Amino acid sequence: ETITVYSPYPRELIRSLLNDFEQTENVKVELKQGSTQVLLREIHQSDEDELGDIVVGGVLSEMIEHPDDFEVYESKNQKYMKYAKQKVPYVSDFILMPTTIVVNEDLIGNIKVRGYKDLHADELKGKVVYSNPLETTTGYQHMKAIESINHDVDDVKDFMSSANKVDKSSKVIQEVAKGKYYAGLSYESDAKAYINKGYPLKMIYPSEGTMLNHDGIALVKKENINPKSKKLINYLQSKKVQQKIADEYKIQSGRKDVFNQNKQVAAKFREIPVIKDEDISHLTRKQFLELIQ
Ligand code: BGP
Repeated sequence: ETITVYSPYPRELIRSLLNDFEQTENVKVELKQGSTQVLLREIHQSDEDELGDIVVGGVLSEMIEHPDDFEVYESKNQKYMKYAKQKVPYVSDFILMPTTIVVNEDLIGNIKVRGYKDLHADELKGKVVYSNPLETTTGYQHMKAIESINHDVDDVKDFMSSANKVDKSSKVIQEVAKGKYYAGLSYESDAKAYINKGYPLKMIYPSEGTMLNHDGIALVKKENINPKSKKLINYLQSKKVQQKIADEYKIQSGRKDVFNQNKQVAAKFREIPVIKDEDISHLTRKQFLELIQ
């Protein structure tokens, strides 16, 4: 018996959670990785017999263009989540993920980078990289963060015309780590994974406002839904798994009753200058993407 999970997360993060589930449930979990929109497109275009089962990760409440590809589902754990009510009925909440700037410390020298504005410095011309907002959660969320500063899409256009676009979020972190670019628009888990590997990187929560991603989980609509797929959603939202995510990966849990045991980590999270909901553009993803073209 096999279930297939689509995920845009770094392998190290998602695979270990799935491995634990495989053991407890005695089921094999196959993993398909890619940028959020690439995976959603694959699901939309798949024939019934090739369809996988669950998407884990990505800001699915906004990234999903075809809600009909997914099953309306509310797990028994949803009530314990920080946002007890699902934003859309086909997405369950998972974890909260800040989008961050990363800089290569060996290259950045004296150039101060605290937020998005600093990336416009003359010395950084051609040295900043970001991932395609049409294909990735990360690129899209950063562009929304930039818009939220002055509520002006021209700021997004200015940024895009002076920075370098790549097709995948994982390339952003790779290329800043290896020194092809001085700075990039990334997200916490990817940045931390590379910092842990020893690359000379620093992670910066944009001072003008940091976008906190509400990462989701969605159940693929198909004729025969494996009951283990629903079990996996409940499992990923369970207190045990969420506590492990908080403690081992120092990620902000999506649950109300899970806190980072490490006081320093918890204090750091409270200091992140998170953009307030009311400052985020209320346009749909489609409208927003049209405006920034
Ligand atoms: C982060 C999201 C994660 C995941 C990751 C990679 O910004 O919070 O949920 O989506 O990006 O996805 P992508 O490659 O689509 O940017």
